[in-house]
Amino acid sequence: MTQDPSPSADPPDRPAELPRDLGAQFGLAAPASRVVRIGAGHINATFSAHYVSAHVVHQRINETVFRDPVGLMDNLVRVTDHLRERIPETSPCRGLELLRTRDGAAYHIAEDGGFWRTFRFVEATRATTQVESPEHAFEVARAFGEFAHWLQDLPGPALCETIPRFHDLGHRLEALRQASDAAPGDPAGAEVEGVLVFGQALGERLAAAGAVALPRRVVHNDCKPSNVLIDRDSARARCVIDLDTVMEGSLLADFGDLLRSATHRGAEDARPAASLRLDDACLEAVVRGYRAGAGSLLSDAERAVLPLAGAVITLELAARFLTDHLQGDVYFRVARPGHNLDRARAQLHLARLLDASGDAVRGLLA
Ligand code: GN1
Ligand code: MG
Repeated sequence: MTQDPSPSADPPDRPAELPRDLGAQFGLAAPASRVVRIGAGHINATFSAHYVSAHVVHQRINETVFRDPVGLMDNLVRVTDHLRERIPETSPCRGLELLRTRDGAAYHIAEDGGFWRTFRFVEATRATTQVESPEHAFEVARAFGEFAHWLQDLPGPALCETIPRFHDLGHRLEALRQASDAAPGDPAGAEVEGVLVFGQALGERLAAAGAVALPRRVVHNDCKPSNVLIDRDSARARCVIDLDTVMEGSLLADFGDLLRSATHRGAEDARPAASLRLDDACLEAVVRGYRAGAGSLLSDAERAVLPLAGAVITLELAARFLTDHLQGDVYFRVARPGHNLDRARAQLHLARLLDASGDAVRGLLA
């Protein structure tokens, strides 16, 4: 749901256009004008559409990835309602507004079975896949820190686990091992070995640092710059988006993803991987921004483990991209052959850089 239109490949399981009556289902006077495919996401299909009464974002959920879209939408309703009711109007965590269908539902299932939801478009904002400055990195991190802070007292039962074992490093490494065994002779052998060896070592260090005992919290689970809409005038964070993976987990995932995605200016699929370099000012801004947003939330136990978070979450994503490469690019949308392998190489390199910056992160957290 990023705001800048970007071209994307259009695999057969993702629609090239909207169902004809979609707007009407959400009570919007038809027809839509200026329907544009938007967003830099790898999973769902996202469109901006103008109606007479509103400018909205329609999104079709990828059900190959999200197997329980009803559970996912229940989470989304609970989280957005809670945030809109409970927190200050200025907070970037209350900006996302889910529209209801004429029947009061949060989603519409189209004739072809497509599972659609609709948000109000957040005007005068932008989002980019890379951070543009330390100030931008600070705002992105602050928004996600606040997000964790405001969701601490979400009432009711545990949220539905929209993707089981989503940030379970051991599980991701095992999946890579199996994918590699099932694809003997694939030229990505060196990358597989690199990810498995580093992953194993990180897993042991995580355990030694006490990761198992970290508090379970409601976390975002996809904390990257493209998921925070920035106000075009003030340059402040206006809206946290992409709540599909919000569920119980550890702050390690959110903080780690921020370090992964907002501490450098390079692309997630940078070629060559070695061209990626951390930007010290952005790294400092991420830690300070997250602390500013999370407030008193961070416990001592979390502070002890968070210096490992960047390397762990980045290495985990390297394993996921590599697994998808070995399995024939069935999960992440790709723009070219070998795209997931390029992504995996970039993330492996970045994981090593982030590991080397662990002490700097520890110092900034102290
Ligand atoms: C995917 O689809 P998107 O871009 O919001 C992925 C995240 C990864 C991210 C890497 C459900 O998110 O876990 O960190 O790509 N989402 C899912 O850019 O797997
Ligand atoms: Mg996402």
